[in-house]
Amino acid sequence: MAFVQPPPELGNQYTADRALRSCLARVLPADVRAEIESGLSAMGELAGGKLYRFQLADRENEPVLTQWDAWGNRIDRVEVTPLWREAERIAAEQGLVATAYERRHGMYSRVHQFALVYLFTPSNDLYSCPLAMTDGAARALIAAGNRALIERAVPHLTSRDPREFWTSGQWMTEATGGSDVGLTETIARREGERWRLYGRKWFTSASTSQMALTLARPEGNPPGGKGLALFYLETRDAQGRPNGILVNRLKHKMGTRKVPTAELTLDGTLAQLVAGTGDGVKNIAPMLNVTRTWNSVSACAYARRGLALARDYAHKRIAFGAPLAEKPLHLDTLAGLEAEFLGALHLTFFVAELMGREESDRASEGQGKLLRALTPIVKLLTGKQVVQILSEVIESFGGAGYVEDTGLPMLLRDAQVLPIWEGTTNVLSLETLRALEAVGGLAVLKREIGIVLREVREPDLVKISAQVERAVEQAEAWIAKARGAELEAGARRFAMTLGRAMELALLARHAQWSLEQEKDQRARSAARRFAAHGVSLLADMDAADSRRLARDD
Ligand code: MFK
Repeated sequence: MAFVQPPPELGNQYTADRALRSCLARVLPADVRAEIESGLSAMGELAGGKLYRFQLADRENEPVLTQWDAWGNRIDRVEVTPLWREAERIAAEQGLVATAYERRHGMYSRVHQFALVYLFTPSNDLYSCPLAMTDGAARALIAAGNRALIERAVPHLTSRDPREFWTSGQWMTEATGGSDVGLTETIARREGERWRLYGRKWFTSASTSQMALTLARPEGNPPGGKGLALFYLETRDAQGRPNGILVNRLKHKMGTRKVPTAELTLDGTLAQLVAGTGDGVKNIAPMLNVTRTWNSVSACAYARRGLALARDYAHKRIAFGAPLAEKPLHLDTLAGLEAEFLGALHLTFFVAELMGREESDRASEGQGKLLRALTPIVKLLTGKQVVQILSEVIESFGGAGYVEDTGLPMLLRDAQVLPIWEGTTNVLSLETLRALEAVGGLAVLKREIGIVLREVREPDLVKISAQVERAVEQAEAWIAKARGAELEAGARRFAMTLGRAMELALLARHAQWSLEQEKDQRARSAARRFAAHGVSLLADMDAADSRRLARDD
């Protein structure tokens, strides 16, 4: 009988995840943790069990657009996959959005919510995309203070009843650019108290939502982001007919193939202003900050899923006389990936903590500024880390990682969207510069790193603290002198350096805590390994070299 390789398996994804449990044990008060633990464990069981098996069985299904019925009526019906239908029910019932708004655990509610999101995401075929936008829409409507729209939509967006639950789209991208949103061509025409929108939205994730927030330029407004207004619309009327929306086609994408991303034509779509006739980019920013945080949580979740499978497989796969888990080079490879994952995890949950504080009015002014500065940094850094980790995870399975019906290639393809949507790495690097300017420079970040490192006492961790401080000083010196093209060209290295410094500081603090409270060396090993990878990416680059290398002329 020919050899048959046992496949990798998953268990309860909460109980098996020592890193998440350890992080929550430090961050959450014991009573909060005790209250939420059974829910997290149930989600971990579902994600590693029934839902994971469902996901593998549902692998080849994709959303389908039917534009016409048999009699020639335009219907534009999008059928999502079976797993997505199930994920919608679970998301509502388990309060994947609601948890953040019910605030049963006050300032810890975001940490609770994002722990659920982290467990759910790798098994939901990116149903987390509409959930992220739904959360973002609720936040943006509340931030805008539009009472009528808050009363109309927020109860649906935050409902735990699948029959009442709505998801929201976030329609920003047009053919002119996903990044330079100020070039938006959609126009808004006033019609009495109402507005009608005309234009083409080029990349609308999750086109099946019941509502959307979108940008359009009221006729007569100036060009650029300030001349756009933020609009609320419902995708269908009370009779279920499309609200002047044509679904031109579904996008044929490299990954996220379960997400029904569509090109839409708005042809007289009825919409309402959310917050005045201008400042659309500014008014949608609260939504962006929420979806960027979901992006970071999803990056951690995908990395964790890949590593969980790779670790299990390493015990089962025998090569050259021993399981891979006993091979020094294989171990070394997985260890490096785990350290990067843990850096991402601690930074992401630190941002979740800050967000929860801010939303429950428990954040100091400094913490509010810190959140503004860190949101683009954590998104851009974790987006890069997850792709690197999953590329290695695929390789750690050898040829099996490259074969579709193992379910592994989908992980890497899906993860590749994380550095792209919600702002590419470069766009967010430039946003980091603007955010730092808005919060008065690096001081707020430097101060926080100082607070975090104050808790570190073990000699090897103190050495790591010094490495963090050197990297921040280097970043400070660089930003003090960089100007113009040099500043822009170095923005990514600068933002990544700050992110890595923050990740390592948080790893060192967690290591100290874990040594004392859990008598566990793993976090210390992670800090040491991450430190060995290096923090600062800053280097003097010659602009003439860059031009010669990047251009053909
Ligand atoms: C599972 C994972 C979940 C992910 C869900 C995925 C769903 C996918 C859906 C999408 O991909 S939707 C498309 C997402 N698109 C983007 O993220 C756009 C990327 N481009 C940018 O972020 C550009 O930098 C930007 C559009 C913001 C540039 O436009 P502008 O007009 O040049 O904006 P500007 O001048 O930087 O900012 C305008 C105002 O907004 C400023 O305020 P003031 O007018 O008072 O000066 C900014 O301070 C403010 N602002 C901008 N970004 C902000 C912000 N305020 C707070 N937070 C921010 N992030």
